[in-house]
Amino acid sequence: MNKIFWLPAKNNKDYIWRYEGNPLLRREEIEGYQHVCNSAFVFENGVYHAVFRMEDKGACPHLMTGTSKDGIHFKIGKNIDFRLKNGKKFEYYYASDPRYVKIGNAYYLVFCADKNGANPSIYIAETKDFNNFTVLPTGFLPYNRNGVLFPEKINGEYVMLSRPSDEGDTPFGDIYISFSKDLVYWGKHQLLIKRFDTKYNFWERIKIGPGPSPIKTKEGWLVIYHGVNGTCNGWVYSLSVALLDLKDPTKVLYKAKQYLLTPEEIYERVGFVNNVIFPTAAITDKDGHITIYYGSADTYVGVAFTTVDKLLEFVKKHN
Ligand code: BMA
Repeated sequence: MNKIFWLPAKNNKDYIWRYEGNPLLRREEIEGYQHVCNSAFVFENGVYHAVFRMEDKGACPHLMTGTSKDGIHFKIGKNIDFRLKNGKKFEYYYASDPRYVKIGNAYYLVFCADKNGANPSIYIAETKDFNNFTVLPTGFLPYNRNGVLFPEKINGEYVMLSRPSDEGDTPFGDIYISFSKDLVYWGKHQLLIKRFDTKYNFWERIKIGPGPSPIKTKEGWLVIYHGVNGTCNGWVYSLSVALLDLKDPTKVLYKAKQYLLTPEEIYERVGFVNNVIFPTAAITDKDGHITIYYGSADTYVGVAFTTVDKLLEFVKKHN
């Protein structure tokens, strides 16, 4: 099957709609692991390749491969043995929240890893076969999570979105943009999207962070991102969109004032961390279909569908 897994809406008015078979991977199905959530997905030659964020019963997040023919049923592979360019093992304390991106003919996995329990940073690993991963030297200072690469160079440079953080669960956060000529040395860092900028968009009052790799459209780069609200019962992670200028992605053209998807289903509201929708992958096709994979309550993987046209309409209407 070379078509992506995507289903049409039952109600034409919807901007986004969930897969009725959610959640895809239930922790009960995976022996020895308690959670599988924020994960990376790509679709290449009729096969879905995934990198799952798994948590073992020591509650330590690490990354495992997986494959699927239909984008729904995944065979879990192995714990990734990340290597450095010199062949030595890439040592880390935990690794989490991976995102896949294809740039030219190369595949990269961008993920957060922590070397000693207090230094989360962004790492980039290259893979040719979705099994062996070579980690590049990180060009980011510690205290940053949620690195997301654009799927092509812009004006001759790689472009990264990220969310500078602290060493723990981070009660703040905005989206920054950075540039690099070689994926190692990063610079020209600047604030791109500020949380709670209108004092009206409470849904993203505490922090925001980039989700999947931005999607190229005729009207600009669609950025699907997560935003966090604070409540008496803790934080609530929702999803929404912004649109960046195609040639100059430091320009934000539109940003939605309201969320597009918020925890409503039981598998989003109840889990290891309640009320979390954490988007990490968007699979697209030439017809403008979009299938979003998201971590759900830090416990499951959920899927939602939309289209390029729907997201453009939403972001403009709610700007
Ligand atoms: C964020 C990240 C995510 C997680 C979310 C909700 O800060 O660490 O991995 O899904 O918190 O717990």
